[in-house]
Amino acid sequence: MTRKDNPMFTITRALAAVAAAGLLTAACGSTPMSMPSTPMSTPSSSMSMPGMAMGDGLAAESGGYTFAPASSTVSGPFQFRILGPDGRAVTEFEPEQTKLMHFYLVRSDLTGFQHVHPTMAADGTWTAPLTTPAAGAYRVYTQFVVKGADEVLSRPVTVPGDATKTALPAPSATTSVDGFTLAVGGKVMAGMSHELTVDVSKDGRPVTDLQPYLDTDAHLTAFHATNLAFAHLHPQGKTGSKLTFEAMLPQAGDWRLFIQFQTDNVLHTAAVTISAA
Ligand SMILES: [Cu+2]
Repeated sequence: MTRKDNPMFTITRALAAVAAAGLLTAACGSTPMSMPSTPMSTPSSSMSMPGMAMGDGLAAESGGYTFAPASSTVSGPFQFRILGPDGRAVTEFEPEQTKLMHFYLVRSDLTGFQHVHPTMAADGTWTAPLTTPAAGAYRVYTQFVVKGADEVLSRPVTVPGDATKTALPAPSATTSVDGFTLAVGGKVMAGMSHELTVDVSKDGRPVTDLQPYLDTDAHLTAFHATNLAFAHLHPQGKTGSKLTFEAMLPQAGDWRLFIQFQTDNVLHTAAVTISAA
């Protein structure tokens, strides 16, 4: 069953929207950024459905599963295990977007984004092929499906050394990478499902020959500027050069959106700042 024809998905999403709206109301006016960092992780995990991640990805433990890294520092390949409710390493995972495990790393200033696919040893130890990042504070995220439940678990990690912070670029409707221009359209409101479009062009001409990447037209992930909350935007389809996504961002504020797409067997990663009301 896909999430689209799953009636529970709609209900769960509606409940989450109500919950988020309540939190927004509570935080309204004064300090919208100071809301609890993991408002929906507990209810979302107990109601998890295939293909959805309703929480903000900031918990290291959810639905009985625990993200257990071998180290809290990063220097090249990064090893971790996912522990099950019995405390033992999980070895049975279900593929999502063609992979058994999706792994992300992002710096606290939203630079240094890496999205890799770890490999698992027989004992359940995963190795993520990270490129050694610049010094600083980071967060690592695991995204996987076990027994039909989609989980996103994360932890802070550090890369030792002197760190220099980069200022977050202002929100924009366009960005570019490798000679491609991407126009991002649509208004996003926290806690609600909104349509976001990405129109890809090159030298003023629409790009209509994107190759599939992870079984889809493009892969979009977003990280909250203040607390690094995580969101994966689900693809909805493509018309010509315009891709449509379902944006369901759990919190208001600025988000750094990473757009990955493939042409001529080369993967491109564009980034743009968007604002969720
Ligand atoms: Cu992935």
